[in-house]
Amino acid sequence: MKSLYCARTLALLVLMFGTLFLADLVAAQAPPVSTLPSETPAQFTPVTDSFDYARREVMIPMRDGVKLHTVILVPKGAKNAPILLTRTPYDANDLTTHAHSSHFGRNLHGYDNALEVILEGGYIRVVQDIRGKYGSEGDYVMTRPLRGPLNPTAVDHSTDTYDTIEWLVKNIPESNGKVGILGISYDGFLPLMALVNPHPALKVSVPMNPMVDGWMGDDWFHYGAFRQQNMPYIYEQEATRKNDEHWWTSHYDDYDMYMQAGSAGALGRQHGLEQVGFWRKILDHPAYDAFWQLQAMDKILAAQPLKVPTMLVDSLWDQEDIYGATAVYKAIKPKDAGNDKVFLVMGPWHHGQEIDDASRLGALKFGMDTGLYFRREILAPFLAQYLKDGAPKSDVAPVSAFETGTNAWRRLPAWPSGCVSGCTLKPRPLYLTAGSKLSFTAPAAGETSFDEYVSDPAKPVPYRARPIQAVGYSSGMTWSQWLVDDQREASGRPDVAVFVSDILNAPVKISGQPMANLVASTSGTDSDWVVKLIDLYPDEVGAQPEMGGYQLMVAADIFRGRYRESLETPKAIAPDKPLLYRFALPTANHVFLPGHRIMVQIQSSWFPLYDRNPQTFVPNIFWAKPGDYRKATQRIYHAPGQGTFIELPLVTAP
Ligand code: PG9
Repeated sequence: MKSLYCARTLALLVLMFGTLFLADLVAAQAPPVSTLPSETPAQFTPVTDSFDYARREVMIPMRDGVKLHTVILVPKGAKNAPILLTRTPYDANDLTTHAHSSHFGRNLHGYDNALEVILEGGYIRVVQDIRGKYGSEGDYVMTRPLRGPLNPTAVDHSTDTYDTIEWLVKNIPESNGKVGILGISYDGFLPLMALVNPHPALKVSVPMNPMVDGWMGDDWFHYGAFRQQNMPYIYEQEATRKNDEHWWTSHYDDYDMYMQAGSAGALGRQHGLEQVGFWRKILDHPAYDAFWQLQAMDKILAAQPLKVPTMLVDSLWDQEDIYGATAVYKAIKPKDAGNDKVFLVMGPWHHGQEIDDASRLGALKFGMDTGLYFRREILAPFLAQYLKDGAPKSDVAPVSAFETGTNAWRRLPAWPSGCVSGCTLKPRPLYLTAGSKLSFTAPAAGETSFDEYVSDPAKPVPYRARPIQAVGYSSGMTWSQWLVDDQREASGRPDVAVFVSDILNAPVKISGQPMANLVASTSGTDSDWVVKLIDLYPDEVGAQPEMGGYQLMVAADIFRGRYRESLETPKAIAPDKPLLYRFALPTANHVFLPGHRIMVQIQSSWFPLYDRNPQTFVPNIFWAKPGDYRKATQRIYHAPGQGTFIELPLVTAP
């Protein structure tokens, strides 16, 4: 019995282990099992019932069949609501999904959304990718010119805006059929384009810091000097549809990177930039030829009928597009017979700061949030008047200008006008004189007739303290403040000529564009001239000690000497001959206060924001060779009859 039991146990064990062994064998030979279903659904549908807005993403067809990706945010419960449209090359999704929140306002990216205005106004927010960028179809062309000699196709931004508005008013049931367009910079150029053959439902346009003329004084050149620190922008904007190819740097300090490359052309070649179309166009059009003239928006709009109320927004320290807004104002205001269609706002801001906290800019404090004031007191009522059914007429002045120095908003009837009434606005020369002085009295005979410095392209004057950051807005980047940087370091350099007035015992107010009337010679055959009009603060400032002796640029620009006789056709400069360079500086609305002094600095480079002038005439500076870059002796003349002066747009009280 016992042996039978043992035999049975043995058999059982053999069976058990045998089966296990067999199972192992089978498992080793069977194909891999993949029966765990994916946890990701083929199509996920977000549930957004609790949101205080509805988000719709649509592809709107244009007249040529290309579809543009458009995001529509409708506040919950909206009825008869107006539409605020922004068209952008900067990613409509990014601008509308900032915080991934159930709340409308949290999603609107600060960079191009005047938040209070949109939210408190109950607007339907529409943001569209322009053709060729991000979710939109079609070809990308930098600031695509209007149909015509530069654009042989049937479409441009004016037709795309028209077709978009046509679709929006027919397909958003919550809307009242009225559309306003607004945006900053590139997105400010697009509201200008919308004014060409505007759709009847377009009731108002607000171009803020618009890019208007890429050669005269906005993003690409200033009077022919090339803004090479924008090369990374061109690279990223055009290399791919979604800006996912990134420019690479080689030095911590941009000064070193641009110096080492030699010329902008060489740097572009090093990066393969000639693959992108706009860079090739820049290389081919260094002068103010038809390519630039025909796409300048001020010139284009001067020839268009004025149909849509427009508010141009200008930043007094706009480090990117300081030229555009006031140039368009000048071009279209003369057509505004009823003084009720063209409005101008100028604030103490960097590029786009009007939609941000604007209580200060760099070291400057304004005593109030000037951005909030703009949004609440100016922009909101202005938009409401034209877009909301039954809204009252707004009380917005034809010109709302912040006066820097005194730090106060002024309501003005026109620009430039100086004051509401009673004052006079007259150009008055402020002369450079012997002894590095500035005076309202012309230089007398017998005084030294010039000051001189040596400009060495091997050691160009940095436009701000080194190490110099790239252009950018991410945290810790200070690019947006450079126009208000203290200029005192430059004033101590041997290659910067400095002239200073006596201490002012009465305020000096300027409103408009100071004119540089520079009489200068160079020992080279080409030269750049940088003229900076500066408010020199008192040696000590009780209320803000760090402003003691501060040198604040109020208006400054660069002129490339080869364009002295013609902006279109460059010409070598006759060496060592005093010649007149006359050019307008950017708009200022400033009071030099008693106790301050006025200063003028003149130099021949502003590096690396602007490419170096080799100081030897070459056909195209993009391709200057190392041997072309030569030192030159520069003379600034202040002799009687040959005087350098800044013509100040001086406002005199009655
Ligand atoms: N200033 C930028 C830009 C405008 C137009 C063309 C290229 C660049 C911008 O901030 O959009």
